[in-house]
Amino acid sequence: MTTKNQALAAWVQDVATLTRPQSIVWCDGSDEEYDRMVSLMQEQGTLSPLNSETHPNCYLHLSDPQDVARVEHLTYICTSEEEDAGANNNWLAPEEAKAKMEGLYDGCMDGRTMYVVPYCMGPVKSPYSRCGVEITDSPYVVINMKLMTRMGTLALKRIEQEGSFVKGLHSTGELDPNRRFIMHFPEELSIMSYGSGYGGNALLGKKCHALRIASWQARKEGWLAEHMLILGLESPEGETHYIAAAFPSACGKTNLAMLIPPEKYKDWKIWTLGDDIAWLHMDDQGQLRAINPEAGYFGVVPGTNAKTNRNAYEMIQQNTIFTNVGTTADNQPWWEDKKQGEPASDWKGNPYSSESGPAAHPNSRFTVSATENTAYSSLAEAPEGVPISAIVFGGRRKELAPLVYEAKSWDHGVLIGAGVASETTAAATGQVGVVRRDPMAMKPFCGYNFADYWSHWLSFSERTDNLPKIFHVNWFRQNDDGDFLWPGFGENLRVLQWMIQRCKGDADAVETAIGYLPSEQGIDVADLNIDPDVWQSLISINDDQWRQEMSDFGDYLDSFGDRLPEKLREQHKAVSAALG
Ligand code: GTP
Ligand code: SPV
Ligand code: MN
Repeated sequence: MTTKNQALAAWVQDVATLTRPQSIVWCDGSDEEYDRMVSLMQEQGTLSPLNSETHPNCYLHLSDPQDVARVEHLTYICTSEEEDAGANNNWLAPEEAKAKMEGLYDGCMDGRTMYVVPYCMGPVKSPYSRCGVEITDSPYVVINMKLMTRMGTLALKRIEQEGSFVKGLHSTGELDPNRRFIMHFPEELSIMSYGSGYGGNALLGKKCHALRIASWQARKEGWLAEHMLILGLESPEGETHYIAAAFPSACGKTNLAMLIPPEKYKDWKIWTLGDDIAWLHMDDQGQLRAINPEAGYFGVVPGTNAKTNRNAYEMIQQNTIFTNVGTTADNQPWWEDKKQGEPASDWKGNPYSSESGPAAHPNSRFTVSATENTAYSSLAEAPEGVPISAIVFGGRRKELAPLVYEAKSWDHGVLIGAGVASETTAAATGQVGVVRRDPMAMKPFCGYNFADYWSHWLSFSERTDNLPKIFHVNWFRQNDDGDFLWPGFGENLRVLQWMIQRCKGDADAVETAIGYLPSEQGIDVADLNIDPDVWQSLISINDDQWRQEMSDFGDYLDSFGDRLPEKLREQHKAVSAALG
């Protein structure tokens, strides 16, 4: 196979000249190709079958132990002007970045096969979708891209019709952390990644294209590319509302997107549209509509069990790639909090011993096609997307942030989004559990200056008066013993219900300086046996803590200097003044 698109053919040729692969394979995205790649990887020893009776068509990949997460300190936005990348990004001049990368790529595919992977982010027939081509020397990337995107012939056809595509070049290199970079060139719609095989660093359709490059395009074209799940909440009467929610990495998007309602609400239903990325466009009626650019889930394994997330648990019993989990004696995948079986081997392939840490890496992942999810929405493939009623921001905060609150307006909601801060997780290398600012859960993913990003968000209230309501949630409040105060998971449905009632004007709320909070009876928790004092603390705010928070947040906003939109400053002033 080759292509009618001259630019693509020429680029593939140039890359081959630079990287000097043994052979070039154009991927068609077929099931046969997937099976072939799986066999090849088994021969090469990079993939092993799991117990085929309990887990048909499931495989285990153990990565290099130093290549298990995103590397934010090695991720760059390379714009001609440094200010366009902003203080929220690492920056390198494009020419310098390219010279560095070309040095690394020189002959790097010697003896390897180069795969050309055309993919489409979003339903192939959607006007909102965008295509890309990833060139990679990693069979692991190819099989993951097959599950995560609309990959192969149809995507290539669309590229040939449309003419435009994002260029992503990836090589696993030597997996040396000192020779590892993820570079983005938003002005040229291109990506260069070297030295890592890990998801967010190597599956270039995902964070690199669908967030960093797409956020840049979205700003130019008047839409939004966000780190958000999309779900449909269907009431017993059959009315469905769609919610998009942004939480930082490993803070509960996949779980919320496939939530199973508790017994008491069994006539309610959650439909999954997406679990990680949403592209939001405004339609002719001024309604925001969302599509999920992805076609699969690259989800956090630990913590997934039949009780916390039965949908996800069942979805990964077949046709799944596991990365960096442990295994049981009879070769089933095992991870912490699986609540079933015992580990025999750990994620490094060594015999399991409790002294040498968890059996599964805390950022171990499953890769599975979205169609394996029994709650996958029939509208997930709709070219026009779904209308969004509510946008939710959230973070992982032991204290401070209440269970839920509602913004007083869109502009105030933008302030709330910009104010997201969260404890760091194992999804990125570095310290875990320290609070850091993560506006809109996009700190690692916004492909341009946050000040310009907030201006862009604020511009939406000038375009329509039909915008979704904005909320903030925190499932992760803890007591001094480190126990979670809120049961979370399925019970989060109660909070979603409150939001939808608020959207319809049907629920009470208490006005506070930071926004509207539920009244004591506003959310039904009577059967949850939550201590009344605990419930009170979940739905109230501590003014002293919030004054300190607003002061820290103000300093953070100031660090963006003159580019910070005046409207955001005003919103910040108003909340600070209300706190007194
Ligand atoms: P990325 O894929 O990294 O973007 O993560 P995500 O936001 O999709 O997070 P995910 O749903 O995979 O959850 C991450 C971890 O948080 C898992 O270990 C979950 O078990 C845990 N978690 C999710 N929801 C809740 C909740 O409501 N309460 C508590 N206590 N933990 C939760
Ligand atoms: C995240 O880290 O937010 C993820 C996993 O969803 S990765 O695809 O690696 O970015
Ligand atoms: Mn994510």
